[in-house]
Amino acid sequence: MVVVAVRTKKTRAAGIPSVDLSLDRSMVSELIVQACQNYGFFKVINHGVPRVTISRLEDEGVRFFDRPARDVQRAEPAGSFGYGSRNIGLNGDKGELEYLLLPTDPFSIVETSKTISDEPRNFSGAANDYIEAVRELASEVLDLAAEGLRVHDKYFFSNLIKDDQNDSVLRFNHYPPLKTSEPCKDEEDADEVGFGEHSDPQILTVLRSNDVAGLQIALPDRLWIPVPPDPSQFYVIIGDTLRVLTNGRFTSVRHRAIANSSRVSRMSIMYFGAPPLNTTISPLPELVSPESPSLFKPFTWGDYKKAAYSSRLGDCRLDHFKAS
Ligand code: GA4
Repeated sequence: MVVVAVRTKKTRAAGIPSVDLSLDRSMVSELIVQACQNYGFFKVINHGVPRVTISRLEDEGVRFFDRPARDVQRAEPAGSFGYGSRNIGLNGDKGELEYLLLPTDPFSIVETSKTISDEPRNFSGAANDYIEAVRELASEVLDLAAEGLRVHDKYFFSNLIKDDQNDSVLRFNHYPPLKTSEPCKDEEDADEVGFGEHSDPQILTVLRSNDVAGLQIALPDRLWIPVPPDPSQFYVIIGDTLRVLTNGRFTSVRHRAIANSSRVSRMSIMYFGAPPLNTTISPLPELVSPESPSLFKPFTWGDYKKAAYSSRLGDCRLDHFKAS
């Protein structure tokens, strides 16, 4: 079958919220709350992550996906981490990409690097510096969100991803150009999937990509907006866990990547901030009231992760955890 990727019919260009972290703190926290409520997604500028920290990891990622197939397949430590191609999760989801999924604790990064690079110290140095920098950025965003929501303990959210036992992961997605020449006759065939529609299960995701487009987010009315790539900035994606902690005040945005129809590869790097497995997730008491009763039953992050891995990518997993 010959296919080309086209934009899906139901898309429209619209402004993606942008938050400048160098502005007045109370204004920034207000903007973050607005963006998390209305979109579950925003761009962060003046983020404070050094350019060299970004470019070193980007270069390592490019080097990794350039390796011969037998070498990239070696990057497969125990468990669900490591290199993958086309298969997403455990239940038959497919996408036109290859990826590398890594734990974020420094010791595991050092160990894993031995199967990822011929110069493992370069890889582990770049990855550990990047993880530390984006965790700081994620923590700052969470503190600002907590301030904007008037949460009593403003460090409550950030402490979850800073905990020594946190379950955060780092992911590289590599979308090679589709090998196509002719346009296809049937437009339905043309919707090749890069990474299918889903919401992220974790607290929040910090994403950056190279200059190649592909990411789209869904608005509440299910119109899809293309996200313009911006290699020097980050995007924040609110995950299901923060949606529950905020009793649904924040939305966990559904997003997807269309297959890469450009001539060059698209590569994105995501940090998924997650709490320790045994953390109980339930709406914060200050966000629950007789007018706003709790929307969710309590569960642990471990329970939710298990539910995620036994579901299909596009499933609405939170439906199983709604209060009756
Ligand atoms: C989506 C967010 C992260 O990329 C991820 C993904 C995970 C995987 O690719 O292994 C999942 C997906 C993600 C959600 C549902 C389950 C699990 C694939 C899948 C079908 C690493 C994650 O934590 O959840």
